[in-house]
Amino acid sequence: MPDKPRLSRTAPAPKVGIVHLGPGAFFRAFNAVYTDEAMALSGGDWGITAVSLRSATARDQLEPQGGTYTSVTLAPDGERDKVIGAITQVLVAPDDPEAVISAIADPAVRIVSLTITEKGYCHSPATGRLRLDHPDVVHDLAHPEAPRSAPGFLVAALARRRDSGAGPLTVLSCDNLPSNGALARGVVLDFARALDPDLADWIAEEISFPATMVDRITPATTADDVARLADRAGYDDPGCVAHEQFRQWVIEDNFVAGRPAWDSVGVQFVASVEAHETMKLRCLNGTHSALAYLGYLGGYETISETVSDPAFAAFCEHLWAQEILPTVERPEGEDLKAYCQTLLARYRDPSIRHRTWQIAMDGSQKLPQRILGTIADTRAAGGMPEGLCLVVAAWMRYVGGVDETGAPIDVRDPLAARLKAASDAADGAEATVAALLAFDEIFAPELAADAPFRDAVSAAFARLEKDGARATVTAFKP
Ligand code: CS2
Repeated sequence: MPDKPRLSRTAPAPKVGIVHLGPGAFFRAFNAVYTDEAMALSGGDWGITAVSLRSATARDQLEPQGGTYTSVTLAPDGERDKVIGAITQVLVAPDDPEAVISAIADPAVRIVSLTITEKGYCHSPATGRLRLDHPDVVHDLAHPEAPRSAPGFLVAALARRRDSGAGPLTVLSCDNLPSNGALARGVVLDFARALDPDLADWIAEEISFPATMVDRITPATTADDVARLADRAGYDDPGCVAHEQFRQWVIEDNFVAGRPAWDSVGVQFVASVEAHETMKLRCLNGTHSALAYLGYLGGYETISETVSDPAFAAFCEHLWAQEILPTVERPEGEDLKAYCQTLLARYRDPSIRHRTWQIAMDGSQKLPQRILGTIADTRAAGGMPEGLCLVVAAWMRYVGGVDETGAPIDVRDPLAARLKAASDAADGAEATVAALLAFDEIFAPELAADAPFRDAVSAAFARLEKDGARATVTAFKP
C-alpha cells in the first residue's frame, strides 16, 4: 500500500553460489525459501542471482527491496510471514544478455537452477527433444552471444566456463516435467551439438543434471495478498508470495560442485527420483489439470471451489483410485492412498485461491505427462480410462475458446492460435476431436490412432457440449 514503507534488506546479503532462471512465484515460495533456511542453519555461500528471461516484473518488485521479499505461509491457523534474503539480485535477460552469461560463468557459481515452465525447454512435449525450428532456438543458434532461450543461455555460459576453466557446475531443473534432469541435459546437448560438437562432449562429461520432484501449491500473487500483508506487517512488499504450508522436494543426489545443506531442512536426496516424479505428475498435476478444465467450464473460479462441489471431489477420487494409481509405482516411503487423501485436503483449503484459469494455461505442454501417459499405460493394459478421456475432451472444449455461457475464454498456450483454428474449422464432436488429436506435438501417434480412445473422447466431448461440465461430472458413471 502506498502509505506503508517498502520492505528493505536489513541483514547483509549472502555471497552468490547459485544462478536461478525463472524468478516467479513458485521459485520464491520454494527454492529460495529452502536455500534461505539451509544457509541460516548450516551456512555456505549460496546466495542467488535470479534471472528473468522475459519480463522486468520480478526485478522491479525485488530490486528496491535489496532482493528481499516475504514468504507468506497460508496455514489453517492463519498466515505466517517470513522475510527471505537468499536472492541478492535480479537480472533481466533481454536488457543485458551478457550480464546473464557472465553471471553463470562466474567460478563462484556452482549451481544453475531452473523454473522456466514446460515451454521454457523449447522441446517437443511428445518426444522430449529440442525443437531446432523453435523461433528462439533459431535465433540463438544464429546469435549465440546474445541468446533468448534457456538452452541458449546455458550453452553460451558453459562454453565460457570451459574456456576459462571456471570449474564444474550442476544444472538443476525444477519444473514439472518427467525426467526433468535428462530433459534439461538433452536440450542443452542438442543445442550445443548444433553449434560445436566438442562443446557438447565437454558438457556431457563435466556437467551434471540431477532430476527433481518439486511440490508446493503457489497461486499467482494478488493485490489482495499484498494489501493484507501490508496491514499485518506494516510494510509494502509487491514481491511477496503466498503459498500452502505443504512442501516436498526430492532430488537425485548428483551434484558435481557442492550444494546447500538442503537435506538439513527436509529435502529428500535419493538415487532415483522417477517414482516420486510419476506419482506427483499423475496424481497431483493430473487431477489439477482435470479440475482446471472441467472446473473452469463448470463456472468455478478456484480449485477449492471446484472440489467443494461433491460431484467434482468424487470424480477426483475416482480418477485416483480407478484410473491413476493402477499406473503408478509406489515410491519408497510413500503410501499412495494417503498421498491422494492429503491431496484432496490440500485442494479443499479455501485459503489457497488457486485459479482454474491459471492451471489451465499451457495445456499443450502439460497434457502428455499429466494425463496422456496414464491413458496410454491403461490402454496398453487393456483398460479404458473414461474419466481421463472426459478430461481430454474438457481440454478440447477449453481450447475451442468459448465457455458454456458463450463468452470467450482467454486461452494462454503457445499453440493457442493453431488449436483454435483447428477447432473452428471442424464441425461436430467427432471432427473436432480428430482435428485436435492430429497435433502430434501433444498426442503420440499410437494413442491418436487408437479407435476406442477416440470414440470415448468424442462421446465425452458431445456430452460436454450438450449438458455442460457440471451435469456431465455429476452424472459421470465409469
Ligand atoms: C499446477 C502446478 O499450474 C499448474 O499447472 O498444477 O503449478 C501445481 O500447483 C504445482 O506443481 C504444485 O506443486
